[in-house]
Amino acid sequence: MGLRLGRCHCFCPSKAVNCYATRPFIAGIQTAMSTHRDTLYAKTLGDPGLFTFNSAVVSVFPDMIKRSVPGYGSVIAMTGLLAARHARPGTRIYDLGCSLGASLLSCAEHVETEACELVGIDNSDAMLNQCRANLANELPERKVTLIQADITAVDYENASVCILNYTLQFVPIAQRLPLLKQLRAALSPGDILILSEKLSLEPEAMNDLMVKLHHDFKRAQGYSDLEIANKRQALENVLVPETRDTHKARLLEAGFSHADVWFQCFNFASLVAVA
Ligand code: GEK
Repeated sequence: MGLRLGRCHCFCPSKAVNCYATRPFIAGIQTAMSTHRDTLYAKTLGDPGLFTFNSAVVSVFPDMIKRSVPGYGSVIAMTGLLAARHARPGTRIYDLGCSLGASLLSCAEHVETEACELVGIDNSDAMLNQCRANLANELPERKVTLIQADITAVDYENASVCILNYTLQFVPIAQRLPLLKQLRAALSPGDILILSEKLSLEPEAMNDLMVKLHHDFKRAQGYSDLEIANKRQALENVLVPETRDTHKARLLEAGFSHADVWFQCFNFASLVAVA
């Protein structure tokens, strides 16, 4: 498969094997990005406001996502493997909501994707500016197309791999099916969509357990109860999770032939859908 263990994908200075993100279950490990530790919600009392992807978030984003999303490092690393298996020469690999470029970098590590155009899309200019700098630093030899746009307003074409790692959850529910239909139309039979999301679970008791376990995970990563509560409030109605069955049914409705979960940790899962 041409797997190369190079630098970690999350822009911390560690090598992949030592990277905090690849060992997400080990509590208390100091991140190499300690100078950019996420303390955004540590002092906010009262109304923390709505969460937005602004420059303050960008400056702590690698630390924030690794300490908030259980399994993030594994999903990003395996995204490159999934992409390499399905990437077809002369086509595009789209990363929707590319943030700082972690999934693009994971794809670029695999020789099978070299004959493809890597395209990253994000509507946050702060995020995309830092992404551009990261990729220029990490992949100076490879052209990557970065587009600042709403992912629901892009014309997708000639794709073999589409990646939605923790991004669809921020798109209004009514726009999710039209977006997935567009992506399916840009793919050919056998191509894939990778969809990673925070899930809500059924029944309610199972959802409560997974939410508690997620909060345990965050506490083990050093977040205080106040930070957890404030972040939860800031994300209310901004990040809207759905069930695994809802995602699977929508993927089939969008025209994918089959879809299922390939990774899950607590209430965070990644699905692969085959066109
Ligand atoms: C990673 N995939 O590191 N159009 C474009 N971009 C959007 C939109 C939209 N409608 N909504 C949100 N975004 C990344 C992590 S983060 C997930 C993805 C998180 C962008 C937003 O600006 C942000 O960069 C990204 O989607 C979501 O694997 O922070 O939980």
